[in-house]
Amino acid sequence: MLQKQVAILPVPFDWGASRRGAAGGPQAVILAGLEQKLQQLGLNYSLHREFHLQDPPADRRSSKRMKHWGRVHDMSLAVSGEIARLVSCGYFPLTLGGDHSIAMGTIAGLTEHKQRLGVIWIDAHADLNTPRTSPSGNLHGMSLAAGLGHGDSRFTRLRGFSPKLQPGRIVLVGARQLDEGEKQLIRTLGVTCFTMQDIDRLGMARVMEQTIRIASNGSDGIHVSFDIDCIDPGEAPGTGTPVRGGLSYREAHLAMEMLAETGAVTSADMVEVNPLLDPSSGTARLAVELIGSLLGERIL
Ligand code: 6HN
Ligand code: MN
Ligand code: MN
Ligand code: MN
Repeated sequence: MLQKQVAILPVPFDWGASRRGAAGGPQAVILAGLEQKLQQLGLNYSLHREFHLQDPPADRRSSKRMKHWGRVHDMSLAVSGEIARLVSCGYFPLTLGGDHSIAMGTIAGLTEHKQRLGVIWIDAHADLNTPRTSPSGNLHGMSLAAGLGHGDSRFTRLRGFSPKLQPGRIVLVGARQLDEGEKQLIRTLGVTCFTMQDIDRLGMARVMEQTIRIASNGSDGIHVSFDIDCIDPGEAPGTGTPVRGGLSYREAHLAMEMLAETGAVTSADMVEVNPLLDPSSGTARLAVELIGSLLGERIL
């Protein structure tokens, strides 16, 4: 069971994506019962309600290859500062997105204290684009690349250092929609990528055993960045970039349960829950259940 106190950091931000709505993700996940779940598990936690993002209406810093980069930059700085502070106080930061660009902030804050951080990126996508390779210009598709030192220096050098991550400790799980530049970067950097095909062939249990071994090798913590679009859209429709052929309910839970058993996970993001796209809020409830499994909920 998790010893540390969980600090829930809601980041209601969606300027990194082309569809609005993920900014409502934190509130949807909280309303779906996140606090009750943590209480049930007997965990100590605090909810950072006071964390606000300023959203200046006149921020026009944007370009075709990096849409709304001004807003994403300011959010990343604010989030990274808060995450760095939480880590130095010994918390387990649980960041609720928001679109996946918020991970630029979490990674920058975490790696200020953990220089050998393992990252498990559970996602239909790789988020390994750069402004050069991105087909959309959306920064949520560039967050992992930025952590690895690839992309615009305003993002790769957040908090003044780059690269923040080592490719040998990064594992992607659930990928099924990769852009050409991302495929190249995976190969040239030697990042491990377990695609949906690998999961079909090996099974989730073997994939997660290998994932955990790679991400924890010589690392000083494991960060789980969970993009809800990793799950099949039939199960999790409330997300902005759904892709067919995703993880089943049980595959996703097994991954979280196995991660919990390691006791090595030190932080997590839950991102891309978009309540506008799922009025039934089943997607937010699923996010709560998955967080429960990651934090140690057991069937028996
Ligand atoms: N996400 N690869 C596509 C892009 O626009 O770069 C999709 C990115 C999706 C990002 O889901 O976090
Ligand atoms: Mn700025
Ligand atoms: Mn993502
Ligand atoms: Mn995704």
